Amino acid sequence: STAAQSDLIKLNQIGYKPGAEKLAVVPAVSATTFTVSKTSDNSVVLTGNLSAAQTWEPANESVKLADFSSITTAGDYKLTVDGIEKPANFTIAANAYDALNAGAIKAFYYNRASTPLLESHAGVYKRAAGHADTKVYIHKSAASAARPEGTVVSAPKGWYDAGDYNLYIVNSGISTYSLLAAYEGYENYFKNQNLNIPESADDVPDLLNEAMWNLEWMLAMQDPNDGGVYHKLTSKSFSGFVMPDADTSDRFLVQKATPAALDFAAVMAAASRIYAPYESTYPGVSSKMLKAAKSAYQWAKANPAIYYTQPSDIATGAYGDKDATDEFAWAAAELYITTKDDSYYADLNPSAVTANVPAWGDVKSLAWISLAHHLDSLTKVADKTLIKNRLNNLATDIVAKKMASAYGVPLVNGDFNWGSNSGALNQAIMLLAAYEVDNTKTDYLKTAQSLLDYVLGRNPTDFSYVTGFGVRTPQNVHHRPSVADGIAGSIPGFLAGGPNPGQQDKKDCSVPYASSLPAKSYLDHSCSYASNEIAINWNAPLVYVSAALQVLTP
Ligand code: 9MR
Repeated sequence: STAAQSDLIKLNQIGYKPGAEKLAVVPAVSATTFTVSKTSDNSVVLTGNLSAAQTWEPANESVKLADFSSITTAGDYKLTVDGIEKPANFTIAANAYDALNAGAIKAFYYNRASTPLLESHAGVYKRAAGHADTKVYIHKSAASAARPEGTVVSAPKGWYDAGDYNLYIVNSGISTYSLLAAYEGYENYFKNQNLNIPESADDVPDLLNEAMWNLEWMLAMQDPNDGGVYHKLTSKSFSGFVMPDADTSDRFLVQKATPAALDFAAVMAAASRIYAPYESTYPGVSSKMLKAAKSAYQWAKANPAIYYTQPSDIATGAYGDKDATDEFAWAAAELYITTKDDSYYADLNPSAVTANVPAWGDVKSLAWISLAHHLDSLTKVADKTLIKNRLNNLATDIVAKKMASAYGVPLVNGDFNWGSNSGALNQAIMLLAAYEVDNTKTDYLKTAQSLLDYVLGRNPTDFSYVTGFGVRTPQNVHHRPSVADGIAGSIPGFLAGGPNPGQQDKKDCSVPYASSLPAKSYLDHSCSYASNEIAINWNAPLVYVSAALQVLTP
């Protein structure tokens, strides 16, 4: 129970698979050992040595690590340390991340636009439909001869981006891709999952049904006249904290831009191959997506440097990106993998593409993930050694960061920015892709585990940052439906953005942050859009990493 749980010993509050590396962070008390006992009968199963005390700079804390990986039997346990009043409870289970993974995908369903959520699927979170988006207006920034300002277009469905009700192609790109990439990596896992969403009865895995809700919206964001893609579908300003159906403001399609076209091309190219086996449920969709991908890519080649500039009458999220090099690489990679046309490999020019941790504005490494997933079926031109080396070198650097960290996590001051929790999980995705091309590197898996542990409680705030999943979870995320639904707590399955010393929301919060330290700049209050919002690009890597560790860890 919560009362018995130490808030001083930090560990993964959801639990571990039997074969996982298992670490807890303990304050630097004088004790040199820790004890683990069974919750059921208090029998001691392990007495272990704590590591020497070391300071973790992002939280300015001196801590010791307890390694209890040697416990591999499923069950409920408690970890105690002399000098610390309460034990930390933890669980080891064969299905450690099944519920978390299902919950993290279900969160996308809860964020669907243009549909009512029925009680049979949403339980107490049922709600009326919002934002039909069958009549949205071409904004003057997007006006063309074929579609002048004020032209009415239908672009329904999709997921709300985050705690606001707008939809942005750039962020939809990496988010939808991360879900599809999880599917390509761990297909059988998702084939056996039932999320109780409206499409659960069909022959398509629920994850792909859920992703289709957004893909259909994305398809409507392409101008059929020229292949260009609108940057966003938005109201002029953010709505108040009302339920979706109460926000009836006019909605606009704003400016076509190069990054949007390329993110769209990449996602559609990937989706085209992934949905190809599901023609009977989605007739024609695979070829339609490939055509859409190719025309968006052609548009981007003809318009290689059109960057989004926020119009003066639009105040919602910008997702401005002034560099399309990474989007060009990613789109070329996906088109190459899907079509096996070597000219796209030439466009990709892999020797000029580096590997790093992806984010909405830097997507080149999504190419390395897909290339890793398809390593065995690439055409002869592909330099497999280069692909492996890119992933291996990045993963080696991330492991070194973990080994040097007092918390045992590859996170340093510079990693704490807006959406830092997604940065942690995107590091894990890159480690998992590297592990995929070389499964002798168990350090990659262990380091990915540490990053999931971090998000689920092995962090200085003692929060498991996923709503409804853990002992101490965010209760007041910046998410309009969670605030306006009148139900205590937050809608479950959403990953909060996490610590962000930028604290850009301070001026809008009546409550202060408890700390200005990088890893402690977190405020569980709905005012805190800079540390406690939710977003589709933060949930998607949670889906990926929780599935991967569920599948890969013995
Ligand atoms: O995730 C985005 C972050 O990288 C930016 O620093 C921040 C400010 O521009 O915006 C974040 O994205 C927000 C978007 O603009 C609007 N919907 C909510 C998103 C999450 O906060």
